[in-house]
This record gives sequence, structure tokens and C-alpha cells, in this order.
Amino acid sequence: MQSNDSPSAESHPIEIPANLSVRQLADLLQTSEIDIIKQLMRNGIMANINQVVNYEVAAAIAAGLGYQPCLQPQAIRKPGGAISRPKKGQGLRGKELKGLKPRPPIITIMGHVNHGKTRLLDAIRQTNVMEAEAGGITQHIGAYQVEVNGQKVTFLDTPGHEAFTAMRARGAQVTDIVILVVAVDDGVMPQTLEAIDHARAAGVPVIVALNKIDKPGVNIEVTKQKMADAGLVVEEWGGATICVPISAKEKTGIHELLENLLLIAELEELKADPSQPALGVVVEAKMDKTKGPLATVLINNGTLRLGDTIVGGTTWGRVKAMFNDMGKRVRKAEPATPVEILGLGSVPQVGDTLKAVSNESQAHKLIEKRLEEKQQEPRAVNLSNLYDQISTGRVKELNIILKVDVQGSIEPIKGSLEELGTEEVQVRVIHSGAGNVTESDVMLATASKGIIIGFGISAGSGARRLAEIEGVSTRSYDVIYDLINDVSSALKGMLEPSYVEVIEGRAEVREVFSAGRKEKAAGAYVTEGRLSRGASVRLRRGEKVVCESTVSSLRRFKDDVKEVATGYECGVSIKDFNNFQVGDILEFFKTEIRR
Ligand SMILES: Nc1nc2c(ncn2[C@@H]2O[C@H](COP(=O)(O)OP(=O)(O)OP(=O)(O)O)[C@@H](O)[C@H]2O)c(=O)[nH]1
Ligand SMILES: [Mg+2]
Repeated sequence: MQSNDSPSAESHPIEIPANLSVRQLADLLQTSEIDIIKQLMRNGIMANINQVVNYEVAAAIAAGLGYQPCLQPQAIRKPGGAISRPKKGQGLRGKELKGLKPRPPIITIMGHVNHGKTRLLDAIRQTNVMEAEAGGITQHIGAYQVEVNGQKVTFLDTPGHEAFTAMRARGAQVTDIVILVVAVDDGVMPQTLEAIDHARAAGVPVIVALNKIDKPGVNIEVTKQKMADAGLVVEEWGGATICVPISAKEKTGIHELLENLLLIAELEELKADPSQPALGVVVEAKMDKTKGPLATVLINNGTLRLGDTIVGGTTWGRVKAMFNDMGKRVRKAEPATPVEILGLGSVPQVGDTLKAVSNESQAHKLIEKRLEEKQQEPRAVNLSNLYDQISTGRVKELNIILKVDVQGSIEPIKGSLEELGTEEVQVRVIHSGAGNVTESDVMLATASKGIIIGFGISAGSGARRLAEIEGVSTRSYDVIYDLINDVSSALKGMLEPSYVEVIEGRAEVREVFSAGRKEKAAGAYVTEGRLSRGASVRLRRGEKVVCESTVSSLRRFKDDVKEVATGYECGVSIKDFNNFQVGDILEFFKTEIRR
């Protein structure tokens, strides 16, 4: 049954390494690990996700999914870390493909707190930038380029998977390769695992830098084992992950790390056409007091030139000046080159697309189109609208981020969820972990158009706010049966709508006065959120709820108002209620369909 919905119904050739893990095979064949495990079971092999299978076994599975497998030649396997996935062509078609030339890879460094990300970035910059441009002073413009064996490599300055995923959530994926820094004295930590999942969800290859090898008594092998457990099996153990021991402090292994990066870049066949008008992404933007709006852009394709008319997000201008990462004025910027540009009318947002256009009227047209598109952005996926989205073909996989109270709950819930997949829709748990829902989880859900499911936990207030802004569905459960049942019903379009209460604001009654013959009103002070006239209201006195009703009038001084914000006083009357007392708490709330 899997062969029908595989991405390669019209069988295409695929190179498979001599050995690889089940997880890597799933990535390579662009299917879920569960599918691979099922196929293996049919072939009489019981395997878990991290188990390594050989070429013969992998080839049989690939053939079953409609691919034409062949053994990856040794010469290519040597660099090996990046499995050669079918390349997406970077959105370029037909005639545009002709002018394609290799471009520098763009790298993001990720890893657990204190594992040495910043120190590694510094080490790379110091050892490679200085020799390339002696005398130059490096500028922090959000990204920089170094030269390795005469080839350029671009680094994004902001390390960490949060920034990486935040960019993706805004629709901009600029990173080609991730360096995952793992300090060998600390090993694989929660954020190491999180980084792996974030890179995997983006489909970006990972190279591992085992850092701090200068420390006495560290055991590299233990860390390699932990990496393998997380699905990154190093080459010498038959996997495809390149792993380079380094010391960012003593600057050892840096050159080897960079050389391996170039090998992966070569396998990825990163190309762009410098003869086209520029298309790029804003990676940093600020308002400079004397210069005006400044934006650092990375050019994805084409060449940006001084004087070009450009649109950045929904603002436009002309390139008045450009500076490279050494602070030098430049006249043009080619693909994957970071430049700081001056000339946009206002400050664009990080993640915005930058495009060179032929003239001002084209710029206005493009801005108009972007504003329209913004309004029509497809609604995020949630359990209430899932079935509609599946039926209309908008959703082919349900990406879930699963957060649980204790580690032990992950596997059973994850297994049950992934089994719910059908012919039409696959269910994938793209990230799981113990602990509350974090902002980084919300960004991952946004970037991957996924939902968040919690078990025995809740979302932190920052995460909850962000989820609301991004429209990400977060549901928490305390009973596994309810959790599985809801997802299962949602997949079949049989989920009964349920309602949640959203508190909009609270106010304290400071005074009680007459409002009409018998009616009483409360003089109240808004302590949090806001009060609005259309809301329901609950009156709490100590532990007790005295009444639940609706607002009949909301006033500031003598005027009827629609809303009152935190820190203001107002007069409130409640329908069919007169018994206010000083000290009562008014809780304003709305009931919404649960997403
Ligand atoms: N011995 C040794 N210490 C290192 C090495 N690399 C980094 N450190 C130290 O580890 C600590 C953390 O390094 P950072 O580079 O700040 O780590 P980070 O990953 O950027 O940390 P966060 O930004 O907080 O997530 C610092 O005290 C570094 O000096 C190394 O190769 N060897
Ligand atoms: Mg740092």
C-alpha cells in the first residue's frame, strides 16, 4: 500500500550507502520510520529506528517503494555525512537552470547550552577571516564568510536552533548544513536532541563537531554511542554521519571540520544563477540613528547591485550602499554572500524576502501582492479543521510535537499516534521530549505546520502567548485514551467540537454605587488583561464564585466604552446582579471552540 503514496511513483534512481540506520533510510526514501519498520517486518526483520541495515535490505525496501536503488560508490561515501537526497532545485526551472553555478554553503551552528557554539564561531572567524583579509575588522552583520582552500563558506552569526526555526516559521529556510556542537565532557543533552529534530524537520543535513576534546579524561566513544541512539550513526560504525573531534578553545580540528563541510556542500550540489536579478532573505535588520534602515541580506539567487530597486518584505527602496562582513563597501553581492544594505524605506522583518525589481512601479505591485498574500495565508492546522484540510488535499501529513511529563511516556504515546496514520494522511511525531511546552516547540510547530500535544504538562505563559499569535494548536491531556481518541477522531472528521474558556481580563471592585432605581454598579480597577463589553463575567468573592453572567454596561466616567485596558478604572454592571462588595474580583472571559 505504501508504494502508491510514495513520492516516486514514476520510479527514480537513488543511491544508498552500504549501511544506514532505519531512520536515515526513512529520510532518504522520504517516508516515515514506521513505514520502513513495517516493511522490514514483512521481510521478517524486527528492527528499531536506530538499527543499522545493510545495502541489500535497504535496496529491497527502496525497490518496494518504487525507487531504483544502487549502491553509493565508496568515493562518495567517504565524506558521507549528508545522504544524497533528491535535490529540490531551489525553485529554479527550465531556462533558469542553465546559468546555474556552484555557490557557497550557508551554515548554522546548533547545540546544547555551553557546548561551545559561540567559541567555535569565533575560532572559525579568527583562523579563517583574518588570513583572507588581513587588516580588516570583522563586523557583526548577522552572517559572515570565510575561505577554506580557496572556497567560500557562509556562516549565520546567530547560533542555536531557535533562531533557525524562527526563520523557517517566517517562511525562510536559508541554512544548507547544520553543525551540531556536542561537548564531549557533557555528551548528548536535551537541546542536542532538540537541535537534531529541528534540523531533521527542515530536511537539512547535520555534521557533528565533538567539542572540548582538549579536556582531560573525556571519552569520545560514549558520546558517539549516544549520538547513534539519537539516530546519528557515525561513519566508522557504518552510519552516514560525519563527526569531527575539535577543540574550539585550542583551535584544533577546525580546518578538518570546514573541509568536511565543503564535501557535504559538494554532495548537496548547491547552485544558483548569478546572472539573475537578486532574490534574498533578510537575516538581520535595524534602524541606525544616522544611516537609517539597515538590513543584512543573504542572496539566494542572482546578484544584487548598487542602485538596484529592491523590495524587502513590504517595504522598498534603492540600494544606496552595501557593506560586506569586513565593513568594506562593495558594489555587488553574489549568491550566498551576506551584505548589509542601506536604502530601504523602513526596517524589514527578519525572514522577509528581498527581491530586486526593474522599477518603482514594479516594487509597488510586488508589495501589494505580498500584502494580499499575507491576508490570505492558509489557516494553521488544528484538530478541529484537520479533516477539512485532509479532504481538500491541503494536508498529507500531520506533524506532531509531543511533550510529556516523564520520559517513559514518550514511546507508547508516540507509537500509538503514528499508528493512526491512514492512506491519506501520515502521522509523524517530529519532536518529542519531557517538560513543558516551550516557545521553541511553538516555532517548530509553526515552521512545520504542525500541532502540539501535551501529556500531563501545560504550556508556559510565553509559549501560550506565542501559540496564540502564531495560531498554533496546543492541546493537553491527562489520559492517554483521550489523547489518542481525539487525534483519531480528528483524522476521521468525527471530533466533536469542544469549548475552552479564555480569560480576557480581571478587575477588582473598589467601590459600589447606584445605577438607576434598584440597580447597582461596581467601580472597578483593571488589574490584568482587558475588559470588553461583549464578554461573559464571573464574580469571585474569596474562594467562592458568586455569580456568572454577562456584562450589561461598561463605562469610563459617563461614557459607554467597548473596552477598558489594564491600569484603568471603570464602571461595570452585570446583568441580573446587584450584590457587589468591595474586594470582589471580576473575571471577564470568552468561550471559544477548542482548536
Ligand atoms: N576546554 C574547552 N572549553 C571550551 C571549548 N569550547 C568552549 N569552551 C568553553 O565552554 C564555555 C561555553 O562556550 P560557549 O562558546 O559560550 O558555548 P555556547 O554553546 O555558545 O553557549 P550558549 O550561547 O550559552 O548556548 C566557555 O567557557 C568556553 O570557553 C573547548 O574546546 N575546550
Ligand atoms: Mg553562545
